Amino acid sequence: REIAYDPPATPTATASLHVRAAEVLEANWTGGSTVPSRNLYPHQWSWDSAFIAIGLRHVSPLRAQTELETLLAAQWADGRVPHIVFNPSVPLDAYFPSPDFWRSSTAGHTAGAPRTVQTSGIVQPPVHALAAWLVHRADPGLSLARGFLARVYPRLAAWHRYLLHRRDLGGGGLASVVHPWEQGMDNSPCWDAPLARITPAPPRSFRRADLDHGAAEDRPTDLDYGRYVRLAADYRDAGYADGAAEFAVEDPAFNALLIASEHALARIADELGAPGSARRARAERLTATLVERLWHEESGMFLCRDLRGDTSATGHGTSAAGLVRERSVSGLVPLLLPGLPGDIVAALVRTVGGPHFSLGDRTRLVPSYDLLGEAFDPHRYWRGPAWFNTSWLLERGLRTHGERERADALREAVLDLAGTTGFAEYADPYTGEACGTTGFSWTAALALDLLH
Ligand code: 9YW
Repeated sequence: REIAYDPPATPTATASLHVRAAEVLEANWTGGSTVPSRNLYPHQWSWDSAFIAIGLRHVSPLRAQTELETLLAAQWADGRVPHIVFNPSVPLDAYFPSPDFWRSSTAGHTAGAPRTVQTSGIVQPPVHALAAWLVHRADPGLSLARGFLARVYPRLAAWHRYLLHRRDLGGGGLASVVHPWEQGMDNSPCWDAPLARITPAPPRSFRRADLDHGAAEDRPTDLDYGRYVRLAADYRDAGYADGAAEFAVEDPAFNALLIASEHALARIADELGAPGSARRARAERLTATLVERLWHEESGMFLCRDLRGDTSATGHGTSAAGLVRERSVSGLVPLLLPGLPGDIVAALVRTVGGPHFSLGDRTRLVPSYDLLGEAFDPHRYWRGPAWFNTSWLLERGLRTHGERERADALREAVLDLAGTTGFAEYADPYTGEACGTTGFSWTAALALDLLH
């Protein structure tokens, strides 16, 4: 029999999910930042840290601020924020490519790589200003007391400047990625055509560490890896100078996240007493440019533009216009943008629920790639499985545009599957079966965010 001063008998399901998610973040915290996964990814990753901070703010606003500040402390003088900040106490062979491959402090000297930390030389999607704004909002008092926004603002502004100037390789106003790892969806079928032109590095010239911890059939192939290594080595050997890249792609998610972050930077500027109106106007202009350059009416979604594509070829992969005819979840992420024209919002919502992604019908989380695509594989990394960060982005997008029922269903699915898979890295889009590693930080962080 219960007595009046007993604590509640059993914690509710949501309370326990909160506790479990916070435990994952605690276990992956290293003192200044959070690793994506203890065994598979033992360093700090750029866009992971942004997603992690978004969730961590509900547990510890101080740790969330520190997460972003640790990353930004490794920024290069040219403004780039590196995709990995290496932990010097982790053995070199724990992850490939390791610091001795990137050689940031020597090869990156001209581009202004920091001397005190070792980093990679490529970047990842700019989710950071968005994260910084959300982290600030979680505890404005603490943020003000620590001067958080005032310290991160100039770094975030320099980061966006780098992307919008040095990385405008197409000359049309959007930022390009020069390596598939930069966009974050490593082996997406969108890269098959632009990567096919790259001569792979010889298989014996490097040793993959990912296969020690992940199932080979879930990971990118050796041939893909050979090409990743070649591109990264060429970039390094050119001193990480931008412009001559053999691989240059304008990607919808990368640019949409830049625009969302530019909106956030406008708010940060307002908060600091430096009006954000010019940034807001720029974000609106960039939204129009994104539509102009990457929207594909017939597909009902955004596509990647391959800047090095053979514009006379019309074979599978790259169209004459340079748009890559592959449907990836990347092309749905611009739904996040508040200033998107209504007809495009409506078309994207139709596409998400239509046969290629089938959300709410055959899938509960958004698959990373076209269910009907030739390259679809429900278990292989970014070639079909559902990832929690992209579902979180889509949930935000649906909610932004008033699609409440669809957003609620997606939120439920993220919370349910994050819990049942043990915070998996990704999941089979049909069955929800866990794939990759478990105890994955951004899965825990974004579930936490949706609980609030
Ligand atoms: C790798 C850390 C990173 C993510 C990427 C994801 C994967 C690294 O892991 O890349 O070795 O494959 O593709 O988006 O940031 O979680």
